[in-house]
Amino acid sequence: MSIPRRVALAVIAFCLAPLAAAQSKDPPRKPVVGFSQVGAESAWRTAETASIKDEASKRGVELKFADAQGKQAAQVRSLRSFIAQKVDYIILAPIVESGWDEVLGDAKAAGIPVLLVDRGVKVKDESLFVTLIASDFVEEGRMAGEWLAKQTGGKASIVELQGTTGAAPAIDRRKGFAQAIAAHPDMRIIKSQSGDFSRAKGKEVMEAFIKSEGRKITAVYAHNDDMALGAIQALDEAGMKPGAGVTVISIDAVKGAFEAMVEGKLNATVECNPLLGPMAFDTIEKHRKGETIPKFIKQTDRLFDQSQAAEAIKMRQY
Ligand code: GYE
Repeated sequence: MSIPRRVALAVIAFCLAPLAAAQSKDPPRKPVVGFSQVGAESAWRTAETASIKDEASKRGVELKFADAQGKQAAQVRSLRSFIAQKVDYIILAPIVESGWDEVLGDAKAAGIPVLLVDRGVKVKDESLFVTLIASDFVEEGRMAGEWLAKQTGGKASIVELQGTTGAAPAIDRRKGFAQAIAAHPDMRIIKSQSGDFSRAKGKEVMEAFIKSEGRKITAVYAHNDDMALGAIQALDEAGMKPGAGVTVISIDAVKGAFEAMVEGKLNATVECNPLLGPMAFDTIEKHRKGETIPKFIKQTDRLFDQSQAAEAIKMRQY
């Protein structure tokens, strides 16, 4: 008895069905991500760049990297180029807080979600970015100020080395520190200027502070370690004993800061985590799955002083 042709075809189709289904269940395509970075002004930033690049390659994500060399105009250009290339996501480490409405609006119109890493922006419409993955810089500044108040018994003539003008960490670290010392009438900031988050500029500005204020200076507050290390060099050259005659505190907790603490030249540093790659790509994955993402993914920081430096330096990753 022969099987009718129609039945035979149905049986074959039934047997091949799982195969076809398996083929249609290809893993979803990996996203293409554009990353617009500020530059390479500090050890912190180099560590952040490495973290994002490493994590992308670990996950097989294609990363288009653009270094703006400290220029907002170059960052805007790179965002426009990412939009033109139709990337799936943009990661932006914005150099300053303002001036992003238009280009982020263009990214939104093109349907490209933007994640901010390490620094925030001030925009009219918060829906222009998915989230900000960063530390709380006001809190970091406050921690530095409170530590200095304790260390000096509430008496200090401070010079402040600010970060890049208009950058979120420069604005907020200044604010937090000022809040902390406000309770201490004998703590005063006698000079404050931007050292652009770089060691060379930190040294240059510190030399000018030393020239105008000389031995009146009893403490240095630097918005990052690189500037503090530059200031330490300037103090050394002026014979002003950083770490002893002059108390030096900064933010980031990069390896160079720990070395300077072990040497006794830097007194303390507040940690700021630059290893944001894993969190950034986890967030992209969640976003692709349609999960709700909080608007601020806060990194928690702590302070290290000389008493912890020798032990902690062994574990530092950056
Ligand atoms: O503290 C500094 C850098 O945006 C948090 O930028 C970052 C800051 C960091 O150049 O070293």
